[in-house]
Amino acid sequence: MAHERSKEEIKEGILGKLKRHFGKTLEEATKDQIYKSCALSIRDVIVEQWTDANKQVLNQGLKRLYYLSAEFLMGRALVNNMVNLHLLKEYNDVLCDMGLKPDEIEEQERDAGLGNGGLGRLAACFLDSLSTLDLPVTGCSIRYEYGLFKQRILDGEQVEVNDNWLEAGNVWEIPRPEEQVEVRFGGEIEEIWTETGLKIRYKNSYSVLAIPYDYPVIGYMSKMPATLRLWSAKAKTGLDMNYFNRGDYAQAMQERELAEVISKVLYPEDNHEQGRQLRLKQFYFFTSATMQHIVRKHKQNYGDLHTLPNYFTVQINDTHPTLAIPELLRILMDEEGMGWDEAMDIVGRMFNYTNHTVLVEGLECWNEELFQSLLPRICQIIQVLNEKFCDRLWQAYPGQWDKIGSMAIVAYGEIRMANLCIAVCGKVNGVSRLHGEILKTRTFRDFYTVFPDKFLGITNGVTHRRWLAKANQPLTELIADHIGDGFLKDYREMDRIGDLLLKESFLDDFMCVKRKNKERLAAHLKKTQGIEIDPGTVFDVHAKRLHEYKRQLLKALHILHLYHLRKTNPQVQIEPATFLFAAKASPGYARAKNIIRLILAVAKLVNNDPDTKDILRVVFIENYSVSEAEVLIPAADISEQISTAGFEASGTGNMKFMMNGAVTIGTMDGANVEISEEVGLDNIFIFGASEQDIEKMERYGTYKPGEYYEQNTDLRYALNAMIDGTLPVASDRQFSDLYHSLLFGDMDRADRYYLLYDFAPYAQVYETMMSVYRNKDEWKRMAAMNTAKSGHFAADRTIHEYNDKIWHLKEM
Ligand code: 26Q
Repeated sequence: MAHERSKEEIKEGILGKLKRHFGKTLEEATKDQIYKSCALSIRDVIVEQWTDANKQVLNQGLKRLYYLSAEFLMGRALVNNMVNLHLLKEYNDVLCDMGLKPDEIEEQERDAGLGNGGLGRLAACFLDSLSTLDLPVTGCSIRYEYGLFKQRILDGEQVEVNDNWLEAGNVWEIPRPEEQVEVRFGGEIEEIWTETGLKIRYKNSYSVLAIPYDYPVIGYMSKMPATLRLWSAKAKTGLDMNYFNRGDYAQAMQERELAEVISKVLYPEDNHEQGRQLRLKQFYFFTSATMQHIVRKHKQNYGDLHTLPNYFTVQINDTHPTLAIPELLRILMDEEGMGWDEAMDIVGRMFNYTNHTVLVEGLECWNEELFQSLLPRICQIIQVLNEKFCDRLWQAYPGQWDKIGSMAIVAYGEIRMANLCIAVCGKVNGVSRLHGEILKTRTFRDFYTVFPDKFLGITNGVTHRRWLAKANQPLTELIADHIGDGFLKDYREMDRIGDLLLKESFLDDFMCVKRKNKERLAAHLKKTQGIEIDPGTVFDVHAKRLHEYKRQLLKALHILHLYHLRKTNPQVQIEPATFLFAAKASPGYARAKNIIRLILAVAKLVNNDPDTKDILRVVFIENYSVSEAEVLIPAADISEQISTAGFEASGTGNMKFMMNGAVTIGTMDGANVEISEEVGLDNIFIFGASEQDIEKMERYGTYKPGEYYEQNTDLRYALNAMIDGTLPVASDRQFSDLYHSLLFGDMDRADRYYLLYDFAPYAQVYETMMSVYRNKDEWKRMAAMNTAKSGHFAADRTIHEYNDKIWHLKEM
């Protein structure tokens, strides 16, 4: 709801917080204290609504969504909350009146970097939309003490620095120690038959406390703030006084640390599974705590557990929270005394699963022995689920053991989380139309044959409050001047921007805003990294996690090609360009880290050569994160979305760039397909192999990258430049691994991601794109068209679809 608050009230609010929380006057306060006072004064407004709304959800008996996710990449909250409460201008004015710079106050807040990339940021956008649409939701995850590492570039490579984001305190969270639960690990189980049925007893198991911390998340003009509940691990007994009294302090401390390490750090692997025990502990820890909380709350409020599915629905964000399923079965049977069928009837109506990955190595599997020793009872329950599921499969595929083996939940010493989800969940969805189809026809084909009604695709979306109103205030104001600001609540109104595309003055203003945002980025880079860039050049941006399939390497090869073109022919016309890369590589992903080295080496070469330094500039932006993205994306002219077709489930950066008036150069992959449909093929630059082309080459093994190397001299030059001493690196062998992987391959799979195949089409389309860019009239219309057509990629549209097809929540 709108919050009419006079500037006087706002000022009093801030000063009051300074005085009561920090014992400071404005003159004495540090910037950090001022930030916290602002945040606390805003928090008061939100918390009041939050408590009221939660009471109403109970009174009206509304169903609540539990969105379970190992990641929530929230970024900063302060300014986003001001935007959503419609108080941004008022707060900015007050801060300025107080002689402060709003930007400096904002920058005091640490990003909540509790996620790796797309999946985590999607969860954060969803909370904003659910709240905006007044749908009751609690997001549940882990209160990682260390978020995703901070990235520094030192001596031409990535260096990871830990992200102790809570060190200066967190004003948004509210600890709820009274709602703590215990989570049990390890030991052996004993089954004891008593007159009231089977009882499970544990020997030698140990428990860890889960303490919830709640954050209110307020959507735009919303009545119903969302809750983000993060669980923190704590040792059950403070110090073990037995050890302590015997003088064994080390042992006493060690027990504590072992428990608390569970919520210590976010694993930095994305789209890649490594079966580590601690990660399994993390997943069970937060899902068990959440399920215990749901059952407890339901019993308190309604008594009868059979009505659980009427009041709760659970979305599993990728397979990481899958253990919520067997955990709820365990609670209903072992603690609430239900039989299998009775418990299964409840559980079978409560869960749905979203898949985010096409990569087979991305599907989560656990070693059965490891699992058994850490979670013996859950393992037992999964075995039963598996037996029943295999019986069901036998009906569909009698005698086809291979097929049943591949679809089983447990087989060959492995527990497969995706299979468990498909077996139990009501709906299984992909995250774009193409991805939804790939799930049906490839990844989960055999399941689709048996359960055709389970599968669907729901295309991702991003919140235009954060990615437009917060990140790009000048553009938001420009749009609001013409069509009002209703589009922030109702994304369909964005279509009305379409009417403005015929107005030259609007298009010129649009490009003025773009220029301003490019200047803002230039100033930001100067300040944070000491790098100078020219806002008069085209800003061509490739920003996302570093992954071979996302093909940062293809872009680097293309820049080497442009470099060569200019060196060999000074007359050639090349549009002055700044190539901006931003990407974190998982610390254990050696090849990804080497690609970063390569980009930095290309930057050094191109930026320092007198023949090219004025027309080609390559910049690697450190520490890509939500806050960096907010400065970078509004400044982009070109959005690079060049993954190998069939590999990017959806992409969401593509949508954020589009919304901010960048033109996409991309493959027909993930949501790019739908972006191209929305803007039309005239307003996007599509190139390269289609998903079917790739599929065919994969199936018949016909792809021979060497042939492209032989036939294309430009490509040959770019590839050779990696290893022939062209690049300024200490060792000629630095990039031989990359070179080798493209031409000869690891384990016989040369160029797994078809870079050489797509190189020539990419270079060609790039050239076409630059000739359009030179024609300013054509370009400005194209750029504005992208913003105008971005309504479809609003997270509000996505949430409506989830709600219609899966959750069926009622708004408060
Ligand atoms: C799982 C088990 C063990 C270790 C790591 C993981 C793990 C962690 C993170 C697996 C996957 C992820 C993250 C995946 C991800 O971000 N996928 C992206 O999701 C976006 C939102 O749907 C899509 O837009 C992207 O296409 C997809 O890559």
